[in-house]
Amino acid sequence: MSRNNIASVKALEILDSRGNPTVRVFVTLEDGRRVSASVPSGASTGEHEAIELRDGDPSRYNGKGVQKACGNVNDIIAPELIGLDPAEQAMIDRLMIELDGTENKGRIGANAILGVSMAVAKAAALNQGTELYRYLGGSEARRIPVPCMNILNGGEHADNSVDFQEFMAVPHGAPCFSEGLRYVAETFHALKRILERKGYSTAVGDEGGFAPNLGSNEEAMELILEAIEKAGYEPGTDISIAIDSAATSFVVGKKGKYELKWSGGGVLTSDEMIELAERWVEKYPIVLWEDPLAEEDWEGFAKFTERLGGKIEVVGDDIFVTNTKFIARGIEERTANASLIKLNQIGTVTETVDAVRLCYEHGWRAFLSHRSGETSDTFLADFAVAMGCGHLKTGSASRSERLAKYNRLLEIEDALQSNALYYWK
Ligand code: 2PG
Ligand code: MG
Repeated sequence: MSRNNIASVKALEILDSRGNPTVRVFVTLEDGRRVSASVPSGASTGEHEAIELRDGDPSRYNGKGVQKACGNVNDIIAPELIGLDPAEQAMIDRLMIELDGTENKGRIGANAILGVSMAVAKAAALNQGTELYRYLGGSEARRIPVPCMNILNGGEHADNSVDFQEFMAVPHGAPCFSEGLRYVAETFHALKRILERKGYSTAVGDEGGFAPNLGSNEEAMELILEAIEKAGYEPGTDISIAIDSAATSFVVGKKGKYELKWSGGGVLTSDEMIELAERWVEKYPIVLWEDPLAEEDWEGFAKFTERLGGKIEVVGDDIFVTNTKFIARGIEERTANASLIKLNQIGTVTETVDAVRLCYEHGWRAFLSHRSGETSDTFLADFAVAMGCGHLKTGSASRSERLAKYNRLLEIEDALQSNALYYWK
């Protein structure tokens, strides 16, 4: 078979699900076949994330344009990649890291680099005539992740009175992915009917979950339990709950104080946040808690994990930012027992794979995640199956940029037929 190397690389400024500019990269092979990849963007970002390069020109998109990042793809990266075999993922990613030359990809931009990195992987899969999940994960890639569906939004993802950013329904009791997706989509619809009946808004937040103005954070839990039951499922057996507090977004001062500012719930210390979580874990069927504390509260995180890590999955997002340097420290200090994994926090496919592998080597779980600003790109779905990560979060049962990933997982499960695996742990 003739080798198809990279013939061209080109970036285009497109819009994401919040109407903000982002980067789409096209890679064309020598035989003329072309793939594209689009880069997501976060709102509750960790301080140490790789840099998303924005133009800063207030006359365009309030300074959020990405023409510089696109220019960097076209002018700096593209000339170096032409003629290379796209299967050389690690070499190409390293080349881009070296071209950038900074610790945080701030010169060329992680949005520029990741767009190329993902498009190169897609080009290699196409070249080899194989599906992306198989190209990245090999023939044993057949575990479809449990869809942790974010049905109620708060914090920085919504304009309401709920402090915690995400309340997810986790269908771990389902027999397969498609059934799991049905369980939680039905729960989403049941929740809508409950909210309507109670006179709450059924408008949705950035990730497609409902964003009502509730009396308290705990009311969110009660409503979700009611919705699970109304949909005909048993909480804790069929469907449990996962929470992402995104606590960095309501920390006050430098250390250990948290203001429940959206609900008006007052200021809590790190210890009080842990006590609140302990009460909730006692009372509700919670299986996973992400970012219960802020990114700089390593001590609080370790205490949280000591107290609750035997019962639930404790996930670090802002604190680890998909960076092996921080995950390694977390493993050493027993900060959590899982890491969130977001491709654009670190900026290349290779480094993301490294982060997942580091987790697995130390008995941690890897929780694959979209960003609150997304596109119709479905790379994440294939990547989750390739990594065998067992669970992912990619929003709710509304907003097509979220459903695109769930629908791609349905396709993969269908293609794998009875070879597909589905289990929580
Ligand atoms: C998170 C993410 C995704 P954002 O905090 O986990 O849900 O949000 O993309 O805004 O960082
Ligand atoms: Mg998070």
